[in-house]
Amino acid sequence: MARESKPGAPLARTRSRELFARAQEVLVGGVNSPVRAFGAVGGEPVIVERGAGARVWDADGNEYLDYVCSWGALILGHADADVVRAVAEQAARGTSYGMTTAAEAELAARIIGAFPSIEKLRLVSSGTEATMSAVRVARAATGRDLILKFEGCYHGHADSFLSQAGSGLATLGIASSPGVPQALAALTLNAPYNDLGAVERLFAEHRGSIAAVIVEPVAANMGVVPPAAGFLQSLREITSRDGALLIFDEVISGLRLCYGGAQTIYGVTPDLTTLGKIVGGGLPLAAYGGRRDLMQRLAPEGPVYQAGTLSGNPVAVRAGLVTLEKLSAPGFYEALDRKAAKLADGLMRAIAEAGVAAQVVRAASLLTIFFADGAMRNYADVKRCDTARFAAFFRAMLERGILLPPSQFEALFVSAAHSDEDIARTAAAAKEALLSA
Ligand code: KE4
Repeated sequence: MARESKPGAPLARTRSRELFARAQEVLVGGVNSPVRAFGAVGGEPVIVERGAGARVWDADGNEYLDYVCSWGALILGHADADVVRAVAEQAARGTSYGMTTAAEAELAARIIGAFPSIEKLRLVSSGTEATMSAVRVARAATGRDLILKFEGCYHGHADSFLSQAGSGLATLGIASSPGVPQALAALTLNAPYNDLGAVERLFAEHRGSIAAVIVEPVAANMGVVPPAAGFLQSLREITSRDGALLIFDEVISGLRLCYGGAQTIYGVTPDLTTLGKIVGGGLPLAAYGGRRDLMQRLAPEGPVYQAGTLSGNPVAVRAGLVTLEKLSAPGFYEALDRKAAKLADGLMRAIAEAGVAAQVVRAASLLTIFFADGAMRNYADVKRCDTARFAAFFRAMLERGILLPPSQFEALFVSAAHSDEDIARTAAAAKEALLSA
């Protein structure tokens, strides 16, 4: 039973409430990833029963226009017919073999075709696996222990990345996670995003000791914060000069900003790249890769160890292959970005008409509505946002059948399945929500 929400009317949530109560008995917080508990926005979490195109339906049949899109993975939208067919066909031939398949090499070749900096790669099952493995390769290749990341960036939940991180840690206000040994945490340096002075100072202080800089080339885990002019180019120069490696964490930006990711747009060649989300077409698949001389250090060619039972999973690989095939079609990104630009314009008009201290920052089909004025250049800037105002806006949009990411420190994802009417409806709902919230 599909039931489109009446603008502003309280949604029927009985069944969802029951299901979440059940989930809370057996799953920590009732969720398998913290942000899904809606802790930062209040109200009861949405319990999704199905998705199709740009929409999801909850357990009570309420329909939502979805801007979470599985946190960016579903650039084609939910249940894309070609992806579903490919997944079903593969599943009927077996879901996992624990042996190499031809399709894995085909997907790797496609990824290499999209990202010229990647000469060789390894498929894994999550972005976290990709980033933690890339850092291991960097430490092995340089013989150095320190890594430098940026406040507000999120690279998954491996121990080395959980200080001053974005995404769920920013959402929950967790500066650093218990359970990470101090000796390990001390090996991670943090600098403000877009602050080259801080980077230079850390390299001067730790000359010859930093294995790698890992960066979201367009930050999206503190909300969308693009790199300042020259920031990425300078990171390339500074790391090369010191003999450190540059890792682009393109788990969000890769295949999202364009077919070749941020490195193609900004013309900066990292030593290693990590990919996730879109590359698996919504199934558990991620990848890391880069210079051949670095990747060849991995077992079985070299001694750096990394492995995975479901790495290169055939079903996920098929979903990834179909997705990349569709993304490489001429005009795909131009059409997607046009829609995202329309959405951003509509949201900015709504903010102006409502007279609210808020702004929209967009990078291609990624965008964030920041509830603060002034430049959003780094984590300190975005933490000025009125998160209570964001939460009220989130709930007002939800009542209008628009599901935004439940955190000020995340990004909205526009998919190819969002229609012009969906975009117009979202902007209209935003105007009402801003006036009501
Ligand atoms: P996963 O382990 O969640 O597949 O990927 C970790 C990761 C690595 N790098 C970047 C740039 C990422 O954005 C992520 C994961 N993104 C978050 C959303 N901002 C995942 C959503 C969640 O944690 O529930």
